Amino acid sequence: MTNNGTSQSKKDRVWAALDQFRIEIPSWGFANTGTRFGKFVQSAAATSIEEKFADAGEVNRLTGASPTVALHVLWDVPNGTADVAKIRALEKQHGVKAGSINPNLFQSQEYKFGSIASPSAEVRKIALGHLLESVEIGRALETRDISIWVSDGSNYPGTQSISRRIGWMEEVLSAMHAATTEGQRLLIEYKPFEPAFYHTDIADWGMALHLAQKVGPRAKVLVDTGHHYPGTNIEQIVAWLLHLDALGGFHFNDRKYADDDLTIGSIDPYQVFRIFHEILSAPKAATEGIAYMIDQSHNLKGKMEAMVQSVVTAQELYARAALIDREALSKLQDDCKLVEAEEMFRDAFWTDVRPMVRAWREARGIPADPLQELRDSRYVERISQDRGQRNSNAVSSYA
Ligand code: RM4
Ligand code: MN
Ligand code: MN
Repeated sequence: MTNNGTSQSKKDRVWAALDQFRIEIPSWGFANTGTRFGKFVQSAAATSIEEKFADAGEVNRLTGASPTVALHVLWDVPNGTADVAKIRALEKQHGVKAGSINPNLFQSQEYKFGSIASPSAEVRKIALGHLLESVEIGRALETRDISIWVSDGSNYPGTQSISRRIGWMEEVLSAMHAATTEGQRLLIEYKPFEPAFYHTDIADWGMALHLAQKVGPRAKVLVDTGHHYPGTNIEQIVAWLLHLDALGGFHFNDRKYADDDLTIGSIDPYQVFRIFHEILSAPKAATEGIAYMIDQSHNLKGKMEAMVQSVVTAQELYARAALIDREALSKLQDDCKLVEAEEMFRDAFWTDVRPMVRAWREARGIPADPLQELRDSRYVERISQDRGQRNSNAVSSYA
């Protein structure tokens, strides 16, 4: 095959990958956030569900790749199913749909010593009630995933029973699973530390996997890329979860030190590429249900700009991973042609796919340069004006 032929097939691979790649954006990525030290409000930040939907709709208009928005129940659906009609109307108005439903088991005062792993049966009951309500909300909005992250844990050795808390979590999550119906899934997210600093009840993928397998077939594991110790081989975890048919989805973000919630690929794009490679290497049936989601918190960068960057970066890294000729790579691996295999892998990573992605966007009627289009549209200036006054008075919360 000529050079032309090769680049033609590269183009086909990239376009096919982009045609089916979608990534969910989080409502909280548009809201004012901060560190535990200081919070700097942004005049363009969204403070209501209406504004979050407007922003998400704009990101989807610019990228064509983010048709759903993740909702946090406490921040976005505070009245439970009574809010469903309003959200339905916002979906229509802004052309984006509600995506994963995120119960909030970490902000109410009763969860001081845990939620689903609390030693208090009373508190566990409250937590289960919230989870059941989240299942209801998901069903009413016809979304698939209820995505659970719990902050449960303890700060000092001996202060809690690590082992008894396992049983309590099993009980609550089993009861929640029993309430799900066909088409719903329960995603269990793990995180090694923070806010708990001695033990976290669902600290790693082994614990999340156990809970998922224990509670039922609709439960899967959610991998948040920021929730690992430095140096962890995340793509290996992904390969194992795929093998076990237990990979529910991702929360993408990047980090340098802890759960930094930085823009995807901003510190280590090679990590994301390697994850996508494992996914694209797996049988299609095993990967079809994977929920790709962004879970980021943009403290200083503009929320809209950061979200567009995130979607675009995810597309670019997915496209780069799609470049690998996996059949040829397998052959090199089997023959233990180490350098040739590595070079093939590296070559895909180092390919600048941006011109191909641009051409794909043009062909699909999507702005060729979403970030530039955002600037040209002056959307951020408009919302800054509309929201500035309110934001300057805002006592910012996580949401
Ligand atoms: C956690 C975790 C959850 C997210 C919260 C806000 O660290 O990543 O997914 O919902 O933060
Ligand atoms: Mn997360
Ligand atoms: Mn996190």
